[in-house]
Amino acid sequence: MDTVFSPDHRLRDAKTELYGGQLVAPFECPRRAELVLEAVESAGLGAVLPPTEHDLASVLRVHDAGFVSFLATAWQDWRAAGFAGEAIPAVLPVRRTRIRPGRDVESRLGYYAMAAETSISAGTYEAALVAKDVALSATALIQGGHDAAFALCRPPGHHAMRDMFGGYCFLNNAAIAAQALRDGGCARVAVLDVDFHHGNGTQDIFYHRGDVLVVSLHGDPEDAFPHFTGFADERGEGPGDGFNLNLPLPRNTDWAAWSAALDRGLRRIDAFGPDAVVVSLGVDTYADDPIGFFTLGSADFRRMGERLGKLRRPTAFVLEGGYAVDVIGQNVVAVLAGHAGA
Ligand code: Q9C
Ligand code: ZN
Repeated sequence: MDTVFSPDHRLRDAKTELYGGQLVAPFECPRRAELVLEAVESAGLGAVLPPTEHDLASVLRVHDAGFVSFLATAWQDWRAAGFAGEAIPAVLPVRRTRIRPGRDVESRLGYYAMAAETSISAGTYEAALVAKDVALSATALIQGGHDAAFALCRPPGHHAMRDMFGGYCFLNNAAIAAQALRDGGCARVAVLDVDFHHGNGTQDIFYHRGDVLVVSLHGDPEDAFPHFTGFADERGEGPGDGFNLNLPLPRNTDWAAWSAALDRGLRRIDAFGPDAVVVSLGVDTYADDPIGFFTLGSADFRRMGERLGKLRRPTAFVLEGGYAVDVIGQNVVAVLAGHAGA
């Protein structure tokens, strides 16, 4: 399996994340991608290719134009306003307030945010643009006939909604890839999100559509980020009714329970009969992940890949979360090697 990678992911190197009432060093850091690359190379998984540049058209197929314009200048606007730290929203349009983007950068920051832990820093937008190029270039490989490809991208994307950033995500790489597959001639595309967290952004983007099936396994939102979505009764709306499947799981979920839910998701995908699959690949389901609460072991990731391989559908893997940095490389590569060997 070939990997698409760009060193420009390093442009996203925030210094602050709002966590437990403190500003801490972000869990989502450049070292993550470097270690995944090392593991890909030492496993001899396949070629490592640079991305090709794609314009904004593919982004605007799934994201709001005002949101993208906001992201493009947010850092410059924030600096021009005279602030010393990174851009973190402090005021949000909550219950009984008018929900509209104002003129001021603090207004637009709150309007376009779905959470406040994620700062916008110098280079964030540029890195997010490269991440979408990596995702689209991996997508092009499967469109060109490869069984599978790996988009080794960061920042991640699955929490990015049509017009909101948060959860370490800015542009929804997996959703952009899924839409590109649709636009490239696939009649049906499935997104399978195995990151520990609910893929709320992907759900939001495709919620009213029946041509893109979204399946997400994740920590029960009663106990886990993003807290307000990811419940089992969110099944899609209108033409999308029945095309969103949430599989929330409790604390300490192990491989036996997790893989039973995976099998449910895979049966749904099989019944849907997609022409291609996009896997939002987060490995924050690992037992020692600092922000997840599942108990998957390193050996389970290979089993995961093998089961995904049994779908026998062209598959683009898009990197999402995973914060046990020391083992992120081996865990990600285990999934990919399992898929290739299935
Ligand atoms: N108590 C991804 O994995 N905050 N994003 C967690 C835990 C945000 C995770 C706080 C987690 C976002 C792509
Ligand atoms: Zn996650």
